[in-house]
Amino acid sequence: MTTNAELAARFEEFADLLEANDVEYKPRAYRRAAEAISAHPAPIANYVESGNEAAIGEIEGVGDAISAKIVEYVETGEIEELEELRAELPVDIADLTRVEGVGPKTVGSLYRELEIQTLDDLEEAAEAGEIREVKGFGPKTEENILANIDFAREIGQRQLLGEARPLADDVLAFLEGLEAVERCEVAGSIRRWLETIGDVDVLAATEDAEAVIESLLEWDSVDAEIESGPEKASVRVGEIRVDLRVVVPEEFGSALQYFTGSKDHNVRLRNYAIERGMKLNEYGAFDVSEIDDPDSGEGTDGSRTSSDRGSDGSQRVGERVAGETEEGMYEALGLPWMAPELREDRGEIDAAANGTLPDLLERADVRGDLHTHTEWSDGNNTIEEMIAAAVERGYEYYAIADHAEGPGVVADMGLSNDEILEQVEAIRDAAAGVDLEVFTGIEANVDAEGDIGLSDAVIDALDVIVASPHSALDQDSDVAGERLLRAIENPAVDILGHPSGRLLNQREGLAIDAAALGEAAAEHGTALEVNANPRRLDLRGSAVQAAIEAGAVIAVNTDAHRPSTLEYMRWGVHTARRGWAEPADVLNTWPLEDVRAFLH
Ligand code: DGT
Ligand code: CA
Ligand code: CA
Ligand code: ZN
Repeated sequence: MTTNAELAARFEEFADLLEANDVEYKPRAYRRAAEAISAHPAPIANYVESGNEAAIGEIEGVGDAISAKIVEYVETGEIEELEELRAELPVDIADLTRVEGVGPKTVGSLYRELEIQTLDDLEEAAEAGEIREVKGFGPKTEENILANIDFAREIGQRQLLGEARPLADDVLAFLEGLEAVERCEVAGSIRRWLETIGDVDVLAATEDAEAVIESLLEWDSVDAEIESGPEKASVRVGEIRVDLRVVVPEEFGSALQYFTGSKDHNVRLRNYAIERGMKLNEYGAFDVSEIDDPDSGEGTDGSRTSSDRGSDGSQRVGERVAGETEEGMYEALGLPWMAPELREDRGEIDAAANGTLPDLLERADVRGDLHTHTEWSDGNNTIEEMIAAAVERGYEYYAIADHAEGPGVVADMGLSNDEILEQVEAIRDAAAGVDLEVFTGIEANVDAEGDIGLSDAVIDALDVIVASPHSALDQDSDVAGERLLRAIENPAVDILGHPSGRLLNQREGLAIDAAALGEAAAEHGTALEVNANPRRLDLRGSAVQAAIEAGAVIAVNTDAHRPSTLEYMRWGVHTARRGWAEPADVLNTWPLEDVRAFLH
C-alpha cells in the first residue's frame, strides 16, 4: 500500500524537479502539499481505495490538480507528469540535494553543464576541479561540496522516526490481528525512539512461526520481499525495511530485550550479568554460577553472529531463570525494568541499580505548546483556527510565536516590529472568551552574533519570546557557543528555539555544548527547546540529558504550522524522554501560574 510518506516524497521530488527547471510558484505549492500529506493522520491511499476522493480534496493545500495526481499514483504507481520530468532530468535528485549547499537549481545546472547524475558523478567532478569552472560556481562551492558529500551518503540510508513510526504502528496492528500471534512489539531503534531509523525491527511471539511469516509476506502493504526464513522475514514497505523475527512465547521477553538494544546497553548489561554469575542472551537469562565456561561461543563484545542461532540449545546453558517477559530479564539481575528510550548506555544501568532512574515525562503531563505559527508568517491557518485546535487538544495554555523578520527568514514572510504589535492585538481579540490561556509570542532570529533584533516596545508587549538560529548554521563550535550564550543571557529571551538548527538528513547544524548552554540557561532563567518537528528533534536526547543535568528547564514545542502538526508533540515527548526528562524539568507541564512566573 502507498504510505503517506511515500506520497509526500513523490511531491517533494516533483517540486525539486520543477525547481531545477526554474519553474516558479508551483514547487512551493507541491512542497506545502507534501508537508500536509506526511502530517495527515490517516493513510490517504485508503481514501482512493474506498472511493472517498472528496476526503483528499479536504486536506490543506491539496487542490484538484494535486488530488488527481494522488489518485493516479495510488492506482498506477506513477504520475505521468513526474515521469516526464524524470526523463528530462535523469538525476538522483533526492540524493544530490542531500549535499548541503546543493539545491534543485544547482542540480539542474550541474546536469546541463557537466551531466552530473549521481553522488559519485558529483564527487568525481568536484575532485577534478570541474565544478569551479561552471558559471555561478566557484572554488568555495566546490570545497563545500567535497566536505559534505560523505555526510550526504550516510544519511541517505536512514528514515525519519516521524515517517517510520506510523508504519511500524501499522505493522503492529496487522500482526496483532493475526490469530497465531500471541504478543508482538517493535524492537530496535524504533522502540528506543531514536530520531532516525535504519530499519524497523518487529518481534512476534507464536507457536506457529510459519503461519506468521507467510501472513506478513502476503500482507497488502508489503511492496517487496527482501529475504525470508523459518524464523524471520525482511520486507520493504514503501521505502522502509521491516525485519520481523518470530519467537516462541517463553523467549519473547529475552528476544525483546536483546533486539531492542542499543548494542552498547546490551554489552554493558551482559557484563553486569557476568559479574553476578548470570548469562543473558536472546533466549533467556541463565544462572551459570555453577558452570566453568559459560561464555564459549560468544564474541568478545558479547555479540552473537547469526550462525550461533539454532535449536541445538548451545546458548541455553545453566538454569534458565527468565525470558518470558522483559521485566523478568532485568529482575533476574536485581534491576527494575527501564524505558527503551533510556537504553543508550548513558548511565541507566547504574541508575537502575541505585534506584535513581528518572520518573519520565509522559504525553499526558503536557499542558500546552509554546511555539506555534499562523498564516501571519509561514503557517497555514488563522490565529482562530490554531487556537481552536489547541482548545480541542485540551491544552491549558498556548503560545502563538510567528516568525519575526530577520536573517535566515524569507523576506516578506517574517513580521516587522510594527506588524508584531498589530498581531498582538489580533491574538488578544481571538483569545477573548476562549477557554485557553493564549500567550502572545514571537519566534525571533538569533543572528550570527547572538542578537535578536526586536524593539523594546515589542519585547514589552509580548508574553513569550522564542529565539532561534535560522542563519549562519555552519559556524565553528566556539563562535556558535558564544552566539547562543548571548541569546540565552538576553533577559528578553524566554526559550532558545531549536538550539542547533539541525535538519535531520539535511544539515548537521551548529556543534553545541549542551552542558555549557544548560548551565547558562539555568542561571538566566531561559528554557531550552526540544523542537518536536520530526525533521528537527532539536535538542537531541543526549543534549537534553546534559542540559537537564546542568539544571536547565526544557520546553517541548511542536513549532506547528497547521493544526494537524500539533500532533508532533508525540516525537518531542519521546525525544525528551531519551534525555531523561521528568515532568518537573519541562516548562510546559507546569501549572499556568508557574509558567507565567517563568516567562515574566
Ligand atoms: P538501526 O536499525 O540502525 O536504526 O538501529 P538498531 O538499534 O535498530 O539496530 P539493528 O536493527 O541493527 O539491530 C536491532 C537490535 O539488535 C540492536 O539495537 C541490538 C541488537 N543487536 C543486533 N546486532 C547486535 C550485535 O552484534 N551485538 C549486540 N550486542 N546486539 C545486537
Ligand atoms: Ca533497526
Ligand atoms: Ca534490523
Ligand atoms: Zn517556528
